[in-house]
Amino acid sequence: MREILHVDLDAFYASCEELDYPALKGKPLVVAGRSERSIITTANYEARKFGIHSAMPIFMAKKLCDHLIIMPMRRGRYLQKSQEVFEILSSYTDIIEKVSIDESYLDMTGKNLDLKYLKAMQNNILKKSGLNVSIGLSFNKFLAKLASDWNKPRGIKIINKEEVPEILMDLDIRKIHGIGKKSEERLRNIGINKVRDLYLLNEEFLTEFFGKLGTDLYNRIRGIDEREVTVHRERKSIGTESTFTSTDNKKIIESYIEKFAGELSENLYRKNICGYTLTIKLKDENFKIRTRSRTFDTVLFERDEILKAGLNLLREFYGGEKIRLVGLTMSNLVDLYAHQITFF
Ligand code: TTP
Ligand code: MG
Repeated sequence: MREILHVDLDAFYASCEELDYPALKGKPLVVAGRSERSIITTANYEARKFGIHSAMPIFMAKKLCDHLIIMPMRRGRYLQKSQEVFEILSSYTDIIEKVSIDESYLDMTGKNLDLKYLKAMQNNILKKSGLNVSIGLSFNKFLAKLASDWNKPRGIKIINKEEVPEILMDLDIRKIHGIGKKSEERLRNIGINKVRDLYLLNEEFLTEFFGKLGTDLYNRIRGIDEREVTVHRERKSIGTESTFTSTDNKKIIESYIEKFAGELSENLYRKNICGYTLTIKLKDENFKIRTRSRTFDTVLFERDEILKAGLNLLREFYGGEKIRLVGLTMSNLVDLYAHQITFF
């Protein structure tokens, strides 16, 4: 039997703010963009008691809680913490898959994990990163994810084979990963509210209703999910560089940055990604390489934004010496499409 863990950080962005500003602990807090019209990325558990949640507009949340603390988003910081937690998790196994900024699957098959082990793991992550996670353990990905969500925050839940399908019976269909808002509404319209109701529907019906996902759902609520934990080598960075005859002509060096900004932007668009960190690289006449990076709070992908950031880095960094290579690289890459859905 496989042992799959799903680890998900609790109120992630909000917890990072509490970590960096301890005075905020225990107070209702949300993280959002800077304008009044912006929406909430996440709320801490105190704010959730007021009914405040992700994707709610700020003005609405303020109506629910007049002393709500609103913190501006600091994506660079969250990415840093995300990476930190991922590294701690990587010390437990090499078979680890990062599925979003705050969740990972780990395949720990053969380790005979128990509650005590998971508690120690949770404490270790807290001690090392200052952040709380919830951990779900089961024999497949679907159930592990369900388990990590079972009793958040600081939740630990194990779902054994014998418990399926009984344990799922009373679960609301909203809790089923894969059933989106629209499907949820359509299901409720035909009187399907709980997993117990879903069991009554046969595979053909579900396929007609959901398309290809129907079969997956039919199987998953019955404890069947063969998806592997895939260790995907994420592309870490994307960029270009050029070697040329040594020069200290600022105009020429700047023209390379300009050219690279255009190429980089085009490349990012084509691959549907964007990035938070821009790095400039210079090699001098003695072949000495120096780099300087900056991580931004919002993603870069437009040519002009990259150009401006690149020229700024150059200005701060370049001392007028003769240069034979310039490079420009974007890292901390994220999916552009997912990003737009969430933030724009
Ligand atoms: P989630 O894991 O969905 O939420 P969470 O970690 O804040 O809270 P929970 O304890 O329930 O796990 O998302 C992780 C982070 O992703 C979240 O802290 C902020 C960000 N996010 C958005 O930016 N927009 C969104 O709509 C959602 C749902 C999350
Ligand atoms: Mg989370």
